[in-house]
Amino acid sequence: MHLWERSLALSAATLLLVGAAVTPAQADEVEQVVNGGFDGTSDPFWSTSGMPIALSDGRACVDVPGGTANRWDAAVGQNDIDLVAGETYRFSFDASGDAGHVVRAVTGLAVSPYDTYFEQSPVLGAVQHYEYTFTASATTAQGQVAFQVGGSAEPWHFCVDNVSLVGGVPPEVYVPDTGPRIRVNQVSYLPSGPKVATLVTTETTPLLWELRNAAGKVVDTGRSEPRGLDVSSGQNVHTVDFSGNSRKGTGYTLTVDGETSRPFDIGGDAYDRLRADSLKFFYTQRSGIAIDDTLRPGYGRAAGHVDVAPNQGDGNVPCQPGVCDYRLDVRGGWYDAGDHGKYVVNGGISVWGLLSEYEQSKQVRKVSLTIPESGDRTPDILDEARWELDFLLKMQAPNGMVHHKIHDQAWTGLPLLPSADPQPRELHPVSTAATLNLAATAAQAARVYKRYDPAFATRALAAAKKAYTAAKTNPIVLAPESDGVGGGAYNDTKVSDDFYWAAAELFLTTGEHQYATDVLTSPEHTADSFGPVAFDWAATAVPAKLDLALIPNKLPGLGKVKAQVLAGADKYLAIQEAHPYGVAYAPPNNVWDWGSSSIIANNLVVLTAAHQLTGTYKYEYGVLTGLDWLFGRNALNRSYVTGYGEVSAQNEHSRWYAAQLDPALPHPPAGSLAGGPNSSIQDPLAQEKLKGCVGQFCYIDDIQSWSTNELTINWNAALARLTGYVAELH
Ligand code: 9MR
Repeated sequence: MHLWERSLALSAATLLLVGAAVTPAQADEVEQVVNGGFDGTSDPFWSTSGMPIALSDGRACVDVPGGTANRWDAAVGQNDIDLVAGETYRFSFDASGDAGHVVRAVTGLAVSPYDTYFEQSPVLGAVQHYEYTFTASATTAQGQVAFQVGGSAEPWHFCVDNVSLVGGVPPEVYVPDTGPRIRVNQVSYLPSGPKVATLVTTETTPLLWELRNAAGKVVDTGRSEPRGLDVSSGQNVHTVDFSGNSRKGTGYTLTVDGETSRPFDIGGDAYDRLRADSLKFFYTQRSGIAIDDTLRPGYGRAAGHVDVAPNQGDGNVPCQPGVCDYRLDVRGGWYDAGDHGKYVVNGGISVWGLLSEYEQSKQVRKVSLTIPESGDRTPDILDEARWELDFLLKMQAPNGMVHHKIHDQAWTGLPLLPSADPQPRELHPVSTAATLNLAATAAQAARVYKRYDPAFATRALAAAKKAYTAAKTNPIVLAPESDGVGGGAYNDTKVSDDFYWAAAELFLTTGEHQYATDVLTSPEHTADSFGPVAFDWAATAVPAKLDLALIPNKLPGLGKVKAQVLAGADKYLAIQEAHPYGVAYAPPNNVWDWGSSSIIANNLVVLTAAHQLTGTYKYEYGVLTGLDWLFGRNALNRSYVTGYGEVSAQNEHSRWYAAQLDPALPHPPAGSLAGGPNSSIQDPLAQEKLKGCVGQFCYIDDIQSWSTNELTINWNAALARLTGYVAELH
């Protein structure tokens, strides 16, 4: 198990109002809070200084001072609460406050490091009863129940009563709301493309289906095709093929087996918007620059990690103790994901995604991303990628090797704006993989930016060559799996693919013989690189093969590389055809990987390459069919892209798009890709809610589920490349 994050929020809950099924109690229910009714005294509750508790009508009330920065700067609470790991608790209270103010109700550790085991942040008004259930993930006699009320500019009034934490209650069984049993691409089917839906049913014979337009008129009918048991979901399913309908329109529905689908469109405009939104995502991930609210209304924020307190800044960062004797200015770049770390191998594959979209797309150079650089003579997609490239170049050590990553010394909690992160930042050791990532992407940058900024192209190529030479001198410096405190490990034990990728990009840019030789003699060159996961931050042979196949060059035996790409694409097509949800991903033993939505997107990128190479319709058909799963034709009936589809992900794990924890913060911007089902459910919330889940069901749209519901730069790079391709098909 990769426990890359010691999440500070170790558990969460749903309001009982949701009405989940319960199992019988196992143990006696025991109240843990003393005097939760405030009978004649507020003891043993405490409050922060300057905010005395007053009893009013038998309730505990406080005048909250204005002008504090953090929720925990003003609080009422009780310590010495006993908690037992694995036991389920019902946390309830009655609260009121001046309208619109928020209380952060927390069960956590009363002493350092003040771990949060459970938290909810309801918006207050008139007195209301609040009740939640969660399972404790730690045993302690030093627990705490607290009501954090700080962080408001103005003073306000807060009252609480009937505070209760009851142990020994039955755990809730989480049942996802999957809506109608007929699953469609909730965003849009292309008019000329395939249109297939999946029905969950126990029926085994074909069923009559009806397609209705927005006016409710039946425009087509047909019979479903029984497909039997779908391994990826454990469901019995049929498919419904209504591809014959090419009339553009919004608000179509499919009715079959007594169920009516969520509405969907036939048309392609959504993909034009999504291509732009998926790329706009990168601006709001930028480190080292204030995000301009006029460019991204609702997302403006102060610059992160620019040496302004409480940040310790990325301007002069030391290594971890004993790792190096110099400091580097590594400001800039993109934050990786929902954390504030910056990792070269993931930055590299993300940059490759954007630069490759630029190299393969006819139109993306004209797409405005409304970024500060918009309007200069460089296409916006390249201006955005340059923000990361400049950072990647800064990560190069004097000897040419590249530091694997820079991040906080210890994990921080949620929510936390980048500019509010108080942790010291550290450079972690150099690695061969990071060095080759820089070699590959800087070499690619040298050819891509040549016409826009020749001086930068020259500098990038020099850095790429220096990195490549350094990696050959240090071919097995591996980032260890254990280096996962304060940031992700991004450990990778196989670097032959990274050598191959770097050699391929250097060859494509320079045409030099030495790099061709390295490509041709690499074991990766003839190996089958098209496994269940075509490529990701760790597996980089396929990016090399796609570029060799698509970018004009004179590599001897190039036809064989192209044949490998086509054979890989045919493999994904065969998987997709056999899959009743149209997914080109069939992991061994149905164990879905971390970031599965991006794996699916990247496998489809291989199909786009095959389509480009051959013009054969079957590959286009496969790409379009594959989109459906991302946008709602799936077991959970939910789009994995925020803001796209009738029901979509909205609470991805992020420290600053954390509306689920603090209503004053925004949700993630539209067009971000959630990680998606992950069978290994590494985070405690998923472990509590999704235990025993089958494949597609191993996902929950909760901010605490960092192993199924994070957002990242590499996943959005996959989404951008895929949707950019689709946008140009219609
Ligand atoms: O996406 C990464 C996944 O492939 C790994 O299995 C996992 C564990 O090492 O880490 C994921 O990356 C996370 C990174 O370590 C830290 N930032 C957030 C990333 C996405 O969850």
